[in-house]
Amino acid sequence: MTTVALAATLGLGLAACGGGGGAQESVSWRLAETHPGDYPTTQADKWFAEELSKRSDGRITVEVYPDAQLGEERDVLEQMQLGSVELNRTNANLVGEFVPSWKAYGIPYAFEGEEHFWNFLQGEGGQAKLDELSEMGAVGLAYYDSGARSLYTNGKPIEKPDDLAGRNIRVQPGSITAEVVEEFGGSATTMDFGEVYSGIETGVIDGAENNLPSYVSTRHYEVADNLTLNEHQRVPEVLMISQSAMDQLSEQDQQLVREVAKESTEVQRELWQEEVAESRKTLEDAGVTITELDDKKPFEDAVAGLKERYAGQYGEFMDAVEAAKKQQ
Ligand code: GTR
Repeated sequence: MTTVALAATLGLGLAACGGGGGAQESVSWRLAETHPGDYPTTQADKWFAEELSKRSDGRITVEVYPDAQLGEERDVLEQMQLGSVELNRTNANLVGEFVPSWKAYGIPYAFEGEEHFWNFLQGEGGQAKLDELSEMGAVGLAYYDSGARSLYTNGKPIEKPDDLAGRNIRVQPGSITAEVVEEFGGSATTMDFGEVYSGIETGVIDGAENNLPSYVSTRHYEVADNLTLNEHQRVPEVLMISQSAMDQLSEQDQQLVREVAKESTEVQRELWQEEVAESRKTLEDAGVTITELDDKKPFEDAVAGLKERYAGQYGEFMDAVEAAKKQQ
């Protein structure tokens, strides 16, 4: 059997042959990250890169490009499919445009809290979602924490869904969050992450929604200084690699990449907890109005119909979410 025929029999891509002579000796990849260098996801990306280089004796080199240097998240997802970026850390909401079933992560109030969320991500449900990334030619390696997403606006603070009437909220491309905002009673504008600050400043939008560390690192609180902790979504961050890049490695090295990525989750989660606490302090010191809700029910009720519709469409996802509740 020729090498090519053998590779085909084993289900390996031709790239894995490294020109017909087995896996490539060494690879040098790029990892796209939208956040700045000190953000928890970026620090975990860097840990992953360093550890991978160490454990592969320098055969696998990954350079991390923070601050959206390789483009906004949506563009990077496209570049991955074209093969010009190998690794990408992105938010699950963005993936929905490329793998429609990932829109399920945007279902509001799907998870009861942090523990339920991580039970899901680290269980069969979370793995099944990672496997779906093959539809866009990628391999899902690991999840990172992103806490809960909440609304922030300038002008009048949002205390109840009705307060969103006439307010225009920025949402991520590819997500179902526009519908969430509309069910709350507001209007929604899809916009890249890097455009949000000036969008608020110039009055194109009245606010956005995100977790505390992103609200702080982007300094959006300077232009939208009311935060309402309504926590409508928990949407994970995901580290992924293109299948064509993965195919360049031997089976053993592929295993190493997966292992190191999984370990980087623990690194990120610890940094995340610290960052959330620090962000809260920064916001308090800056005098941001933080509206804590004793009862999130008015927000939950406003999206109950939408949640039911999407739960019907993504039944398997919701069954796995339900099962993860019982394991708590
Ligand atoms: C953040 C996420 C980013 C980006 C951003 C956004 O929470 O970490 O990757 O997706 O939200 O709202 O665009």
